[in-house]
Amino acid sequence: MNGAESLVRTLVGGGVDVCFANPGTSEMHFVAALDRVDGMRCILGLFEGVVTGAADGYARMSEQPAATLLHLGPGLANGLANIHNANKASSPMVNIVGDHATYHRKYDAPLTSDIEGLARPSSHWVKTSPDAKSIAADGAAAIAAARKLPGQIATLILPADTAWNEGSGPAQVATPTPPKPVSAEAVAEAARALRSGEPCLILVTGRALRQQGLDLAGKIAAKTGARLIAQGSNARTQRGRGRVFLERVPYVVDQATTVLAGLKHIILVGAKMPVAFFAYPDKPSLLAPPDAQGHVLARLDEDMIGALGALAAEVGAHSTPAPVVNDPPPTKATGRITPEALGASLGALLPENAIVVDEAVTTGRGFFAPTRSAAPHDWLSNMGGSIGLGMPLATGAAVACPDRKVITLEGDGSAMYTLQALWTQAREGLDVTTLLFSNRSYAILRGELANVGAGNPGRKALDMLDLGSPDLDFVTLAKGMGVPGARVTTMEEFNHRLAEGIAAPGPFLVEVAF
Ligand SMILES: Cc1ncc(C[n+]2csc(CCOP(=O)(O)OP(=O)(O)O)c2C)c(N)n1
Repeated sequence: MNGAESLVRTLVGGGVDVCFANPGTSEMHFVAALDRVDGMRCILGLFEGVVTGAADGYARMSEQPAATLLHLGPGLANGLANIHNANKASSPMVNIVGDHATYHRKYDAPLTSDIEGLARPSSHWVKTSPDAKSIAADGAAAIAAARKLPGQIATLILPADTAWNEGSGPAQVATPTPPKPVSAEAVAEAARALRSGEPCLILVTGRALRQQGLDLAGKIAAKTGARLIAQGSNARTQRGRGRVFLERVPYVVDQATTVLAGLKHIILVGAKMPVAFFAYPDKPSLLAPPDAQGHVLARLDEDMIGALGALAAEVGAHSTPAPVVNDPPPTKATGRITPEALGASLGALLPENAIVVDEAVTTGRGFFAPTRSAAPHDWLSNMGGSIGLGMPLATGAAVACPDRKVITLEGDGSAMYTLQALWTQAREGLDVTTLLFSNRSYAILRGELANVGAGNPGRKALDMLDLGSPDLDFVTLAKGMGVPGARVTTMEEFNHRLAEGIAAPGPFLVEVAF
């Protein structure tokens, strides 16, 4: 058995059985090994940003790392933006990056580059496997590193001769360690803050935004009168009717400082003290009042649910009912398409157990409120700020959850980074409805131009934020990649086409022109 097959068998044996791939010559032995090993689902992405973003979506929904297969330094570099996003989301991921054969590197062939150097900034674990006998053990170590809580990026570099020479056979993957319990002092300190009588916020992210964590945090807030808010963006939030609803820290600095004004204590559950996405002249970087004190109840790699349970016991909140949403969903909007109308119809039409992937940027800023009483669903956000994640993330989520409808909320500018994800959705028959908000501009940046004090924009500056001339035709672009779709210009058409997309199995795209 060669090194490549030893590695593939190690991956499958270690529970990594989906590989998003964009291979080249140096990965051919890995590709050939896929045929000889049962149990690995291999999915082609036509750009590495699709591959790595899909691995992120898969990990968020399955809680298992996927493998990616990338072609030397340039393949990795093409995938780095979405590896950065996955890193910020604490998604586990095992990147396998092919390299030249060890003896070929010294000749500086065209594709030679510093792959480790490229990988390091967004990887927790990086290793170039030295020989074919080591590759299986290195693969096992990469899986263990990816699974280290709260979820890490592991990048294993596979020189071509380590793939084709005689390997060791598969290696055993170490069992993951459970999250560490938090200290009694962390719980006691949070309880003291809650009992202080001073304004107190519980700021939540990570696993605490799943049903169990939400219930416990909701009980604590209801019992103590503390406020409860989620971080600005979160990897996966369970929400909708029957669940505790949490506002998020707003993106806009002035709105965020208003929401956080007057607080004296912030209990951090996986979250950091809130910071502005960007610095702006004359605005604060830290969003909480300067005299607000942070209290770490649990870090992301610690047992957040256990910590919330202990805190609920400490403040006597276990028998307090969690304040869950019981309102009916909003009614569908009619007439002109506006962000508000889209939010209402989305809240009305979201199917039970949907996975919502949010890269709607300005159009979607207000979608959180009208979907609070929608049917129960999961909401996935971009945590790294690098756009071009939405459609790949949806692709990976759909692979992880074939029984659930995925709804992608996508800005037109963001869509154009990784539009090829649609082709993978069509090829794999993935159940994804994409709502493509075609406002023909980088609308967010119009506001940012003013916010950073860049002065009155002229023609050249405005052209950098405009997506017209030529107008993008997303229905035709989608059709060219095998995804059916429709363009809508009224809310009645939107409601009809969204329902059509939800009813149809497989991918569908609605271009929302407004
Ligand atoms: C990789 C990357 N490049 C550029 C940006 C800067 N950027 C942030 S939002 C944005 C435009 C988003 O446009 P669109 O998706 O159409 O949403 P809209 O602002 O129109 O609501 C850009 C270019 C970024 N965040 N990430």
